[in-house]
Amino acid sequence: MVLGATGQIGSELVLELRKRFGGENVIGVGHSRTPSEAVLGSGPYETGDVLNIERIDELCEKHDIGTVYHLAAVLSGVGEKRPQFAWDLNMNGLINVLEVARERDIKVFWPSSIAVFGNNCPHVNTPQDTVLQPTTMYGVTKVAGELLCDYYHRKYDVDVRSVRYAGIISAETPPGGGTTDYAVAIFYEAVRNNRYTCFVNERTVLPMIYMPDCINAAIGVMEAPSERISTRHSYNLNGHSFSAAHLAEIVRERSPGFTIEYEPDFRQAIADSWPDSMDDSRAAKDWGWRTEWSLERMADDMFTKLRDRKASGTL
Ligand code: AKB
Repeated sequence: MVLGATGQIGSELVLELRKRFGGENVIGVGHSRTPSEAVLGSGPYETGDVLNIERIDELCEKHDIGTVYHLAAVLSGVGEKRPQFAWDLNMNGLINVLEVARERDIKVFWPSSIAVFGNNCPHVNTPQDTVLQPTTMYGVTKVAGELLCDYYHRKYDVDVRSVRYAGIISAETPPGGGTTDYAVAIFYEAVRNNRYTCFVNERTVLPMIYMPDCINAAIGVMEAPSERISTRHSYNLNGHSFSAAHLAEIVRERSPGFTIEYEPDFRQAIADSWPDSMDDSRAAKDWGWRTEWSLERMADDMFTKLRDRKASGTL
């Protein structure tokens, strides 16, 4: 079961899981947004709110669920505008899922994020284990969430696994209100208008990964034998690190005449508080994580997909 099946990761994860395990065996669950035709047409879809534990429990009973990918969350930008809502959805949603998992012996994937880090830890090749003092409510919920996952594993033996995602770049469903969204929006706007106004400055460096790598990591950590999982907090997962200016160059090479302006807003401080790059060697050693998409290959693929969508009128 994928909770958050209409979101950026969920809408693509559902399809990949259905490819691997069969359409009927993967239940998409969404709350307010309308699911894509691909999600609706390829297997079961249910509506449900992670804040409603009875509904989540009922869906697990109805579909005899063995594994939950819990992706429903408020991201960093929206979280700063609505911190109490971010706490409520991110924390109570997670504890509801862990409670149902404890009762029903369900395996859980829950994504953490680079947002767990703050200003006072190394920003280059940030270690797996270091000071976690985030400055955003989103980061606070991710640190508390990691601790909660580890607690449910120790106390109740819930098989919960997690990775700390970098910014995720993808061409199907836009992210909803994060700080790394500029690295997605730049491609959309290049294809739409050949220009972009970026909300962080050109020197901003953050780690990013492409959606196929993001999905492989989620399924990879979940498929690994239990004895290979050496942390129940969350694994660092780097991908590629580059500045906003470098990304603009990569875009311009594929979209001649592309122009960019920089108008940093409140998300600049969030980006500055996050790592430039993370040491993800533990994920590599424990369960074979590695990125398969270079920045160049990813950019080519983004342009192909978004230009196709533009030609077919869906962009
Ligand atoms: C965000 O920018 O809030 C997310 C994240 C890095 O977790 N993409």
